[in-house]
Amino acid sequence: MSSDARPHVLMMGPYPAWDLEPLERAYQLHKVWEATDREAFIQAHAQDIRGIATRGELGANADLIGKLPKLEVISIYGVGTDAVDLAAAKARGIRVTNTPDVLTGDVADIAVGLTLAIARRIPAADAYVRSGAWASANMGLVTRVYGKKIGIVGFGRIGTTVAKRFSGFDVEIGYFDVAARADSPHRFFQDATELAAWCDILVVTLAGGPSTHKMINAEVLGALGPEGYVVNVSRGSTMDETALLEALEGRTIAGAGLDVFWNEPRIDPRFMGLDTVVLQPHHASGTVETRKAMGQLVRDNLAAHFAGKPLLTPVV
Ligand code: 8YV
Repeated sequence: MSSDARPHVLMMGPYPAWDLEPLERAYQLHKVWEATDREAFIQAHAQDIRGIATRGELGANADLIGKLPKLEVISIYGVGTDAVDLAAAKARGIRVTNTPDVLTGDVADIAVGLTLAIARRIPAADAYVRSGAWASANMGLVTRVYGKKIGIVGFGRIGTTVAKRFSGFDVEIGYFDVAARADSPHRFFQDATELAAWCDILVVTLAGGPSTHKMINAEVLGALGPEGYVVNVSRGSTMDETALLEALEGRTIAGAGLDVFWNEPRIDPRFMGLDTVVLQPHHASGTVETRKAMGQLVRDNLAAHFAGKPLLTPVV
């Protein structure tokens, strides 16, 4: 028998070196993404694995959870829990943690950044200068952001922070969520389509999962209209992507700023042909500062679990 007392932890995808090194010291890590035969790899370590370190988009599904009889804890490097089968975990008493709060500010920043990038056409303007086109003619005019109506779909931690960020832009803010927030001065809409019809820029900050699946559909995009922009920093699953591509190609909306997609990272190639989109590689939380805080929280949660202490950020 091995004398190594470090608990066995399955990792679903790479973490930065500054996280990996302390994790290697504390745990016997099994890196599933490095395995040539994933199923054989999982089977070979199934009897040892007590923890999973995953990422928001990689999660842990019921099939995987079912294959790990000794699993006690799943620690998500990300706030989204939609890729983890929470019901399967709960049924076995497996604890789940995520990294809320530490990434809120960065995700809100990118929502504002994508809004400016798409309306003011910042990437297109950069390409215009680099190509030398400016020497022949001035670039076409763009769309103003300040003073516009911003509609936020999903008014939790991230949505309310997006509202706070935009408050410096002299905009009007409206939001849609399951209920109005008594602590918010902003206008509440009971329906996402009504919000889309009212606003100029629709910012989606919903949590992923079945209740928000394809919530931004053809009807919502139709209500947004040909002058309207949509920005998605939530999950690809909240968007009916077929409807979105049709709206963009048919110019029935003005444009989209997108950090998230169906089928990441091999996204629908139709996006590449559009000059009315600004695309990000699911990177809203991708600053050094936030990723360090997320990694620390993953490690602190795992350490708390294996020390028998209360978890820092359990998923309820
Ligand atoms: C990360 C995320 O990009 O928080 C989430 O749910 O999806 C993102 O913050 C991701 O978890 C890092 O891989």
